[in-house]
Amino acid sequence: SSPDSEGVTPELEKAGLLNKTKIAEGGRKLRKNWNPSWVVLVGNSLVFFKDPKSQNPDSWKPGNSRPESSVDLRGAQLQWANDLSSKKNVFKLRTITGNEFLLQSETDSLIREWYRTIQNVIDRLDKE
Ligand code: I3P
Repeated sequence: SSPDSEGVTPELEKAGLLNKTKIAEGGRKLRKNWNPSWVVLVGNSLVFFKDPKSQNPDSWKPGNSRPESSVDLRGAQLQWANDLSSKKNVFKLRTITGNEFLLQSETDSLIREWYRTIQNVIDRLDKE
C-alpha cells in the first residue's frame, strides 16, 4: 500500500510564487514588507515558505521543509485590494483571527487563478 493509504496527507490544491506582505496582526496594523513567497494551498490552509530552496513540488509535504507561516482559511475573507497598494493585481486575505495579508503577482491570469482557488476553499469550508 502507498505511504498515504490512510489519507492523512491533505490534498495539494495549488503551489506557486507570489509577492506577499502581512499588513495586520490580530487587527493591529503592521508596516508593509513585500517579499517573494512560495505559497502552497493544501487542505484548509495556505502555507508560506520563505526559503527559495523550498520552491519545489515536494515542499508542502509534512517534514520536507519548514514553513514560514500558515493561515487557516476557515472563516477567512478574500477581496481585491488594488486600493491598498501601488502594485497591480493585489488581493487581501483576512483570517478569522484578524491577520491580514496582501498577495500580488505581475501576471493577471495567475493572480486571478489564485483568487478563484482560495475563494473556492473558503466557500467549501463555509458550507461545512
Ligand atoms: C513602503 C514600501 C511599500 C509600499 C508602501 C510604502 O515604504 O514602499 O512597497 O507599498 O506604501 O510605505 P517603506 O519601504 O519605507 O516601508 P506598495 O508597494 O504596496 O505600494 P503604502 O504606505 O502606501 O502602503
